[in-house]
Amino acid sequence: MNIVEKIENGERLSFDEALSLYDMDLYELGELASKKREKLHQRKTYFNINRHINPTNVCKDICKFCAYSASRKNPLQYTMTHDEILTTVNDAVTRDIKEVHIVSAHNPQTGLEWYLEIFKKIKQKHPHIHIKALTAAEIHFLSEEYNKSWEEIMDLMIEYGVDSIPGGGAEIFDEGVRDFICKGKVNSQQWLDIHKLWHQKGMESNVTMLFGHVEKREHRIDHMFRIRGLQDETGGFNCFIPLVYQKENNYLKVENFITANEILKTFAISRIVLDNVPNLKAYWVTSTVNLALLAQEFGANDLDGTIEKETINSAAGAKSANGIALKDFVELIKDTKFIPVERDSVYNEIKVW
Ligand code: V47
Repeated sequence: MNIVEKIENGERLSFDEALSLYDMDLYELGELASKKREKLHQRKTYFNINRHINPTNVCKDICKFCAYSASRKNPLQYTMTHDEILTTVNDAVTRDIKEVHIVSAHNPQTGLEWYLEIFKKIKQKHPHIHIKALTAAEIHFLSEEYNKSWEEIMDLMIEYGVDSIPGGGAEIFDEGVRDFICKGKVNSQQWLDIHKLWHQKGMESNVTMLFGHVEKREHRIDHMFRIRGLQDETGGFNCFIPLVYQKENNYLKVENFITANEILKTFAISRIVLDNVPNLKAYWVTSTVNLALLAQEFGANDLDGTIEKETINSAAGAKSANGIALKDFVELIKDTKFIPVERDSVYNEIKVW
């Protein structure tokens, strides 16, 4: 049986077969991925009305790709007070947000309570808001910094109001590339083990992949295979999010920026390889809005959300600092003849727009 037949029959590909998909014609690959998308989600494209908050950029780790954390390239340190965070949430609630996505740097100066109280204060005031917060990298940092196990940190997170964890910090699991781009922070196996433990508690999460820098195609396939392996065990990942590397204001120099062709192929291959992860998010922040819309034809069925304020990627050059207005977001999806469906953070449908 050839590869196309295997894909159409829903059979799993070997590593080499998955890698060889990059040699296929883009449109043929797109069609295969689209069929998978349509079977699962028809023409629906999910999005979320959400608000991103990044409470501090002070970080004890140094990732070469990061332009957000305070460093020589970005000397402006900040740490928000809980009142400032709550004021931000109160304001965003007036625009009917359903989720706050809270990710910080690894700040050793604030104390554990500062991180946790953010969630408690938001939950007390707005119990209906879903709190998606703390990447596996932050969980690992907090556990090391405050001499607690991952599980103790997770139990505290749940007690203080965290509902799910985002997919950040996965970067690239290949140990060689990972050491080159972000040595010192959570390693690949730890990242996966943290999500596994979170899933075993009955909780859900997402998973990202940072690509388009120094990694090779085989590292992306390896990344997908490691995710697929864990998902077979736990089923706790809702969504896979390939993040396109942004190259400004950081220490990771890349000669040739990745092409749109390669980005779209990566979306399509993710849809085919990750047959056990239901949702594929084209995060418009890193892909650009236009390419995210196009990615709908290459397997993507989710465009994240309105975001309101984006700091991590806009620091590295993404045109995302002020999010997208809800009305524009919905119109853009409609213009591409997909159906905008507002979802909650764990993919329950809220409203067809
Ligand atoms: O882990 C940092 C990435 C991530 C750069 O779970 C960069 O729904 C590109 O994980 N170029 C944080 N990417 C963002 C993230 C995320 C975003 C949206 C939704 C979800 C979700 C998760 O941002 C980091 C890192 O991989 N990042 N710097 C950069 N220069």
